[in-house]
Amino acid sequence: MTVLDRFYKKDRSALSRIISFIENREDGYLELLSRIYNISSNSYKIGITGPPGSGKSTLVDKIAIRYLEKGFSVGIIAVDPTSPFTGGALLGDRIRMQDLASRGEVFIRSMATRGSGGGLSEATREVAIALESYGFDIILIETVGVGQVELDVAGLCDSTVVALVPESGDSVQTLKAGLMEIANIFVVNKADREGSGRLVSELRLMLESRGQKQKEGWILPVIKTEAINGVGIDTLTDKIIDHRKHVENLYTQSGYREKRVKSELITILDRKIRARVLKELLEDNSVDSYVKQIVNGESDPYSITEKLMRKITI
Ligand SMILES: Nc1nc2c(ncn2[C@@H]2O[C@H](COP(=O)(O)OP(=O)(O)OP(=O)(O)O)[C@@H](O)[C@H]2O)c(=O)[nH]1
Ligand SMILES: [Mg+2]
Repeated sequence: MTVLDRFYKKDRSALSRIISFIENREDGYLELLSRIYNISSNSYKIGITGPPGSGKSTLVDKIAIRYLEKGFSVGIIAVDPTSPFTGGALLGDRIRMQDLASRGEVFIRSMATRGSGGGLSEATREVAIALESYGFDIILIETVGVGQVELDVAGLCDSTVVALVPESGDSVQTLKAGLMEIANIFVVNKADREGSGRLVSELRLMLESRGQKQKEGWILPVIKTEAINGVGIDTLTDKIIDHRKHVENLYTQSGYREKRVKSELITILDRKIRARVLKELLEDNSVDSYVKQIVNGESDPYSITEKLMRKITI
């Protein structure tokens, strides 16, 4: 039996093998991706993002357990460059999770050691494709921060939860617009800390003042949680389920699926074209001589760019 056969028979080690194969860009990985890509997968992808230490891993664990208890299988991708996935997980939860894992319902993959920037979100997208194809009901993806990776990952998720903490209260005004745009649900975690009520009000006020309270007919909720003690997790999970219904409704509208697929296709194409063109243009280390010309005042980045652009044949 090939690895792919075993993968389709829900063999864990085959899944791990396939993910490594994709992550390491082994020969034939694109062909593999196109074979396992499944447009009609029923997986639901939930992104959990927010500043470092806001409790994302703890939230992911608790949400995963809720779904597992409801009988769903759960795949978890932790895109966490700073700390291994064990981050804030309660030992008890982790043991419980291991217990569930041994029954084959949960799978955790940390992307901690992967590259950065575009490479990381690309790898995340591809690993998500493997988990979808394998057939997980729910895929939870944890990302940290507010950079391009988070925006990209949010683009591939069906629901995005943005977790903030009272300590970040004074930064509400400066919240990156991008973070506001990707959120479908706001969580104010560490509700046991002072200032959480104020943060909730500030967030609500800001959403109203920016006219962003509602998006595609969905009212952006702000939910208080105390992830570490499991408080508010039921409300959060229910909200995610509500949002899923909302999204599924959108999918029935004509053109919605096409819009998502178009954006996915363009993202993939964009990466590939950029990588290929850059490789071709800079292949002969000519970049160093251009840099010298600029440094010596003989040229400038714009003239060099123009010159290089003329080399592109397509
Ligand atoms: N007081 C309090 N602490 C919490 C709560 N939720 C999580 N924590 C703690 O906050 C710390 C960070 O939690 P994590 O779940 O690792 O946070 P994270 O956002 O995944 O962190 P990074 O992945 O490192 O960005 C841990 O020590 C948790 O135990 C909460 O509701 N209240
Ligand atoms: Mg974490």
